[in-house]
Amino acid sequence: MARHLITSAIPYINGIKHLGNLVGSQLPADLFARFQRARGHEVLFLCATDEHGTPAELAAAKAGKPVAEYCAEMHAVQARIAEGFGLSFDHFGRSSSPQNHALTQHFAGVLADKGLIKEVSETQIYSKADGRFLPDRYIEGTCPNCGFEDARGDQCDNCTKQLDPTDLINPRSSVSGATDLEERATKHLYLKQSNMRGELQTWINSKTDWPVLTTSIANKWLNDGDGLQDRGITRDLDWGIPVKRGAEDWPGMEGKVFYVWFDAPIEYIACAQEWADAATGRDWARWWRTDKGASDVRYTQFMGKDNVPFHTLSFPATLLGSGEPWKLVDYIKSFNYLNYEGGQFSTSRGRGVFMDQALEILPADVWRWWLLSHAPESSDAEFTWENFQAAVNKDLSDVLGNFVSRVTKFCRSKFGETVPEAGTYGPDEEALIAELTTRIRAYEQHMDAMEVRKSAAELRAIWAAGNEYLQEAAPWSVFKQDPDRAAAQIRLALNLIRLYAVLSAPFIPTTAAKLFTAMNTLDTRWPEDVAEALASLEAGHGFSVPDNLFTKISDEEREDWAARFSGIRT
Ligand code: B3M
Ligand code: ZN
Repeated sequence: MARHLITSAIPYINGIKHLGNLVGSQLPADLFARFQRARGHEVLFLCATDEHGTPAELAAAKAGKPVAEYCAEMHAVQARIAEGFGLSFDHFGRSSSPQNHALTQHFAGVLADKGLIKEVSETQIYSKADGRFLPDRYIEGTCPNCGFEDARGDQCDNCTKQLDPTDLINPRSSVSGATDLEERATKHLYLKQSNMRGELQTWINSKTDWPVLTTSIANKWLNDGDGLQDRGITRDLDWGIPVKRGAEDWPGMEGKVFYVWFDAPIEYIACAQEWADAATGRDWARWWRTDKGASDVRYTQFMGKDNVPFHTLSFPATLLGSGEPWKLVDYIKSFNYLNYEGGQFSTSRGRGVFMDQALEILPADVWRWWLLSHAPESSDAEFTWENFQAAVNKDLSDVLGNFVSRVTKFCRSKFGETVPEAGTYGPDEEALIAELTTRIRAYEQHMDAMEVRKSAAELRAIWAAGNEYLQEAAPWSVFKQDPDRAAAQIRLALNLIRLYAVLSAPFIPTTAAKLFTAMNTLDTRWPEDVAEALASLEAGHGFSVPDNLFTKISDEEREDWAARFSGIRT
């Protein structure tokens, strides 16, 4: 039995995420976690909300709520939606937890002890009207690059150029609109990442099995002229983790907090501590400390490609720099972007489908199936309502749903709601078992390798193989001449339904649960031996005909939804 630590990038707290966010980290991480559990491995699957930084403060201000209250509410909202999508986190934590406060301050302290932190005096924009510094998104103005008038202090949304607040033309406070801004001296802590370049390069070079998408991003940052710059890890903000050196105050750093990208990955560890603190008999160190048993853990991270530099360089710099025996990531699975109907999903413009809306219109499994089978792995992918309608109607209704419905209804009408006893298997059944064996072994390999699209394609082929068998066997005609032969065919087909439930559960867990209930079985064992797995439901075993598993998406619905989600959230 192997031990898998699995983390998904932790979503920002400032609102409900869209489907592109979901398929870029949480959903494929869930697929992998469910698969490894099904294979009998020990899994710790963690995610959390990313609650600090200017996005959190500004969203709270917009909602007219204290930040702590806003974050607590939004955490509950995100947790409920995650549950709705069947995301099987062992713990869904919060980067604002006391555990993360202590651990982040601990890391800053040990990094300072190792000489890896320096204090830098710099000037930043200060607003007298607001009585505060205006970092990142707290300031808006005209982009010096493209002239866009609503560029933010960290980036221009129009031309995507990365900016510093001091670059903006006609800057104004995004809180009060005040324009009487001045530059003031302030002091910040910088992590001396450049000192760790050799160690990081050696570590990245050892990752020969990583996808090129991941290593090329890391190498670009390591080797570019201005790559791996020392990075400011503190901010002049109210909300966040107060800057301390371990448990001690940090002279000169009063009133400052750590930068959100410093504490967010540390939450992966703090989240395990939150999980352990939530019940007795749980040991977080077994998963995270190589001196406490974590050296035999396989650690896999899931994230969108824009998060890769922080996970290949900044966070490892924190862990390696500490000199302490922390578990480092073994494999990073990163994703490209999912686009929406010829453009981008846009949170600010409400373009595209958001997680809460998705669940209002269709069951989670329909979304899970489409998103995973179209995951943006080797390139960006695109959601269109046409493709969505065609793909889910075909795969889920015509192939899987239809198979289950025909088999169970036919059996009920001819043999009753029990597995029929008569007849024996012949060459057709043996050929099917051989084909399924080959396909299931391939499916396992793709799932182990986190090849999401290939896994979905293989699962689809496994469903189709059952349909083809049924079509050719045609028990409804055979029954007239040879009812015993038809009984044997249906016995196999009923067992296939249970097998499909086992294999499909990582993709469509709610449907799989319905199938287990209908087949009246607790046997969820993975099919190590396919012939044996297809003998699980014995003659005389009672079952029931499940309700229609999937309802087809009509053209009318498709048109309605395309119009409803084209922009401006309602
Ligand atoms: N919250 C960015 C994002 O949601 C950021 C990820 C943090 S992972 C430690 O894409
Ligand atoms: Zn611009």
